[in-house]
Amino acid sequence: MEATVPGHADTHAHGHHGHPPSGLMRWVTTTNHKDIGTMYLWFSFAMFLVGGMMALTIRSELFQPGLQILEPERFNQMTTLHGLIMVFGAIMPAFVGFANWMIPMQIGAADMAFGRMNNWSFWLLPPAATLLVTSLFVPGGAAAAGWTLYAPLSVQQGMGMDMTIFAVHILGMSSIMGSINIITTILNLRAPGMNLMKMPLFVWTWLITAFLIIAVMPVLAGAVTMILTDRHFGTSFFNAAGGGDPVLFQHVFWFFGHPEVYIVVIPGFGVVSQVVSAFSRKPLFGYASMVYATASIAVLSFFVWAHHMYTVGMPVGGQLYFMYATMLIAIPTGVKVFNWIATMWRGSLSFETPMLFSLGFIFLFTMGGFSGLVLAMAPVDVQMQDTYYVVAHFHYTMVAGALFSAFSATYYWLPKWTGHMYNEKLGKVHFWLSLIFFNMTFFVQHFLGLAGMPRRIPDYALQFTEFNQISTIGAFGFGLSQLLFLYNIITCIKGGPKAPAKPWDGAEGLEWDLPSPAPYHSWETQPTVK
Ligand code: CU1
Repeated sequence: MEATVPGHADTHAHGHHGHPPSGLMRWVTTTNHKDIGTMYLWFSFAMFLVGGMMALTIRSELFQPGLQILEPERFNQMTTLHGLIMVFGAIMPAFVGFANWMIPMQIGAADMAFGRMNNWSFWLLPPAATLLVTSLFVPGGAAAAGWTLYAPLSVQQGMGMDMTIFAVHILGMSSIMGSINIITTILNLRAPGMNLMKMPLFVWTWLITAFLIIAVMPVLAGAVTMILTDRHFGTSFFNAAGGGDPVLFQHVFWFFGHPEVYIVVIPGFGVVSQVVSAFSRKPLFGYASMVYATASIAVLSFFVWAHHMYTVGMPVGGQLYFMYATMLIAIPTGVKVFNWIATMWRGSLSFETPMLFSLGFIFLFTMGGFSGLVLAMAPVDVQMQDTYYVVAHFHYTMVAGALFSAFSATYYWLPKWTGHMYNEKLGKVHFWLSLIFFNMTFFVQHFLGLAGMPRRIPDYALQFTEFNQISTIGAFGFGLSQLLFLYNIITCIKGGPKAPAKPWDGAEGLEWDLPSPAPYHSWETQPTVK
């Protein structure tokens, strides 16, 4: 029997409003959370490849000392775009894609709260990405101030910087609207009986993340707008000659930037919590403490921003405050790692690809956390600021953190999305190659940084050669390994073996109990203009 929603009796696929659009128009006009989630995920993967090509260009230049393939200006444009594209084009859209697909199913809602805003949130992304990438081809090229767009350099550069500013504004609009949608969906559309402390961890972590996004994306928008008015409208926010202060930009940027690193990784905490529980065949250990730990991390993330700025000349009292505040975050993070391990303790463990990526996440993200503790110490950071040690540190949190948890989520939910199983053997090969090549790329960068190699410089002293060559070979290995992932996904979608309703034979979450028909077009469930 077909369920009818009161007031929406004429919402069948072939109702009185004509046929739903097909082909390209279906994707352009869709309001269905699964369609939109799918678009987010493919967009994210495309950006992952674009940002990855830029990373490989950077690593190619760094294979040897001296200048080989890039002018210094181009090199800096590559680091800028690689960072912006990976953060705003690849990782954030990937997790908004997972949110679209899974949050309605995990809370028992029919769809996201605002279907059309959801559509718009997605379709803002391709123009923003186009602006970023095509900024390479304008006179002067893309912004070369690094992804942090520090003033005064960003005030002085060519029009590629204006395109970057506009792109950041659009990306901010997209993620703010996405967050409004996620918060409204979670707070209003939960199935009866699902109170907040019964929600799956992925839902909880996204609820917290969405508040972070709404709090800090406007701060970034403000920062780049001030750059824009300094560039074109005669203000001097960051121009010392006009009475401004370039360090002010760093304060505003990092007030956004530090919470942003948690925006990138907190939904991954949710994924790992659910995957570890499913593959341990046990409920998550310490559910409530997990929620409170995540919320504590989010709150603390607003009070530590100047740990990125120990060397700007702040007073020792300021350094001490930001040092201890930063170290405080290790406590809720430790609670989470403890809970994941306690969940596995005496569980009935199995090690399929999603679990492998989650375990890789826990181990490597913890390493990134430890190098973060090292960098948090002001006297140590003075030595490490702007060296490859920092690059190594944040790639352990961004790649082994956010990216590995995104891989874990993809393999975990792929049978739910497609009705098919992926190739498990190939998935495991993808994991092990990714793990080995990731460490080959980034572990050696700790040594480079400790030895004093600066970041964002295309040339280096001879003694850094060997570690750089190891890193570059690792990066190409890592990049090529991702083609296995792409191949596995495509063959799964095109008809891998049929997936059982609960493929993981364990503590799968609520979403696995709900029927998951192929995405239908929900155009006609929306009010239409008469
Ligand atoms: Cu930070």
